[in-house]
Amino acid sequence: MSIRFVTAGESHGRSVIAIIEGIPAGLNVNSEDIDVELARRQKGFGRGARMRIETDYVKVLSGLRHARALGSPIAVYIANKDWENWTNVMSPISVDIDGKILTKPRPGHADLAGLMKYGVKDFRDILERASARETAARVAAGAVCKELLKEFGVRITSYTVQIGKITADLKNVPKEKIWYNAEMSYVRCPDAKASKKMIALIKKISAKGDTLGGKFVVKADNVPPGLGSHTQWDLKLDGRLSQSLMSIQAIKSVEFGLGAKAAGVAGSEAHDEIYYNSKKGFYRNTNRAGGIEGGMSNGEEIFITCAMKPIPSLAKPLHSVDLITKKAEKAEAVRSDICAVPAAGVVAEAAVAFELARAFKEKFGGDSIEDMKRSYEAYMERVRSL
Ligand code: EPS
Repeated sequence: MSIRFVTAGESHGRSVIAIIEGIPAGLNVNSEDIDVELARRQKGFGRGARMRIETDYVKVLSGLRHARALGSPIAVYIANKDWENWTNVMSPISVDIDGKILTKPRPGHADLAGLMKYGVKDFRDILERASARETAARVAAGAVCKELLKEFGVRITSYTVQIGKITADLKNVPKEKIWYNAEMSYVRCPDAKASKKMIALIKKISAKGDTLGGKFVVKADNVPPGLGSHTQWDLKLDGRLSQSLMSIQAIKSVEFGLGAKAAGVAGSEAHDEIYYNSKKGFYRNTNRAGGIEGGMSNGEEIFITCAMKPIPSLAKPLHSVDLITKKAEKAEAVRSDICAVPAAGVVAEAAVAFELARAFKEKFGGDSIEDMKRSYEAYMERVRSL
């Protein structure tokens, strides 16, 4: 069986949950390791008041015994502390909410499209599930996948490279300091100067009642060649990673390596020439492909850049129309974040971890982690002997 997961839960409901299937038996999984990832997702300058209410951690409901996977579905529960303040509005049983419904959809949010599609009158029915609160559950699922990948030496990290018009300059940041610097920065940006400017910009935009997007890098080291496949459209690893990443709330583009810039350069500047020596085997001196060729990992670092649009909940709302009166109105102003790019990087790590873990399981099989490792070792031995 492949690896798959689903999430459930509304932003202001009782909880968000994730169920992850296909994790091989015997894998060590500590719930604290999942909690570390949840805490990383909650940080970042630009988050709103909600993050001061929540302290996310998982209650493991099934699938683990003595910190080891059983091979059965792993179900995790993350409480919404804010639920206490929403028990009436979000009650699963019918209660009177004094006719308080949301009728002025926010441009850029799921409000209007969801309302048209599902035939509801109150777009809270849509926004509660469209909310990026759901990404807490994805990060929990991704954290379990990260534990699986760690067994094979795969490491997934991310960092912010742009917020609004401020871009990071990483030319002078040593490669080995990028991750550390990012984790130490309030905006998860490895360039300290740019970090300061980004924070100042978020403050400025917040004072104007506006919001910001940006870009982040997510990468995976030590990925073996041959994950994904060129043989069918839906098996291609870059396609699968893109689906997973584009499905993160507010993500607008996903680029591998050189990405869209490849469209503007000659072939000689777009590809990674192939070399060989007996020590390294086949190797490249560049990684313009971002670690994927022909829909398969090629053994180089997987390097992805994602762009996130500004959050559509503005304190100074945009033009909209009241769904009942049809009169011009300002969109609903609801509490929200100003900039969630730092958190989105952490969510993207989870998305990449899930897709890579799934591709690993497909390539190496194994109901138990020991079987999977044996198959991996045999394959790597063959690849190394080429
Ligand atoms: C979100 C709106 C805000 C964010 C939320 C996503 O929540 P609230 O409406 O309660 O202020 O803080 O993000 C989270 C709760 C989270 O855990 O990331 C939205 O509309 O997407």
